[in-house]
Amino acid sequence: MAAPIIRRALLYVPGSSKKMLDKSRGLKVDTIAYDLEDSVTPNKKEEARQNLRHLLQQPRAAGIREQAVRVNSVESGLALADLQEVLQSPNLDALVLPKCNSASDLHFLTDVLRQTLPARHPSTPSSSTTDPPPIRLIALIESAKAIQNLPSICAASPYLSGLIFAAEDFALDLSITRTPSLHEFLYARSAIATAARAANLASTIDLVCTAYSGAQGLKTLEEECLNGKGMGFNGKQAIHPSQVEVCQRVFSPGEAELEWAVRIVVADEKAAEAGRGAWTLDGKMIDIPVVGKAKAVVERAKSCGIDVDGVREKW
Ligand code: 1VU
Repeated sequence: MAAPIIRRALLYVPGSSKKMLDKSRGLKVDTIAYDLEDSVTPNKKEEARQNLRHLLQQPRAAGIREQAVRVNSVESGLALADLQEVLQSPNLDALVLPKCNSASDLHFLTDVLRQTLPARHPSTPSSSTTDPPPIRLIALIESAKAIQNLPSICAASPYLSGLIFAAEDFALDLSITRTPSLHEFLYARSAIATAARAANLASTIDLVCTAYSGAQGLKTLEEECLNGKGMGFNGKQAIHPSQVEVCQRVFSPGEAELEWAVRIVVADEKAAEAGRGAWTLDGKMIDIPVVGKAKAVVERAKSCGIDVDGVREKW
């Protein structure tokens, strides 16, 4: 069975910066999105494509779980040229599609994948596994139109694996100003987290914290991560290597959360033997959905590489 997809941090690395591309290969991060879009100026697009083609030919770096490329949007007219440079690499795991406004943007990408790499993307679903597996798609939701179209976007491609919320473009679209409270994004973020869950997508990745330097920047980042986790996001975009550790820590089950979950799973095994579906722990009622949540925390911890057996031994 394929390993679950974990994207606690998705770090952008500008494709035009050889220095940052080299640096990225030494990092320990769930997903790197090598960028061809907004961090690359029009006069550097071609150079950036060549840089990424070269980088994706190199052996995989040990610390990176998933290598993605953020291509330019379909509406920009630049996406096809981006795809032609990077698609042939077996080391490309995912594509990030910016400004995904409707299902047709994902239809375009899906068609290109099927025509360019038919063995990796058979047009009729097949039970046999392909090696390398299909390239996964992650869509950036950046506009009011995209929010309105979430159900059809989520159903647009069998390769869609996650949604990302882009706060700055969304604020531009709605003529609103980002505030530290993030209240102005409540509806959009809830809609994205809910739609991704309803479509059973692996990841829902929250807005960028633009403050990246110093203790205050990291404190703001941690608060934003906790806020996003509380809304149903399971990862966050990062723009600087210093942000990765905080994102990956907060979007992993914490020590107390895992102890709580393991205690419930262990106690539930005993309750089930005794024929009790609802029971109490520390003065609180525990029933099927609470046990389900505890089991999900345990599974998530395992996927994050946490030693669950060590915690279980205590109980
Ligand atoms: O230690 P070294 O000198 O070798 O390296 C520097 C720097 O090159 C490196 N670094 C990075 N490496 C890989 N990926 C990165 N994203 C990255 N950022 C920095 O780390 C060392 C320390 O860097 P620094 O603190 O001196 O920072 P800089 O002034 O060099 O760079 C700061 C910015 C913000 C410009 C840089 O981090 C950056 O370009 N980040 C990515 C921005 C980006 O991709 N924006 C678009 C995506 S966000 C979006 O679209 C929202 C939806």
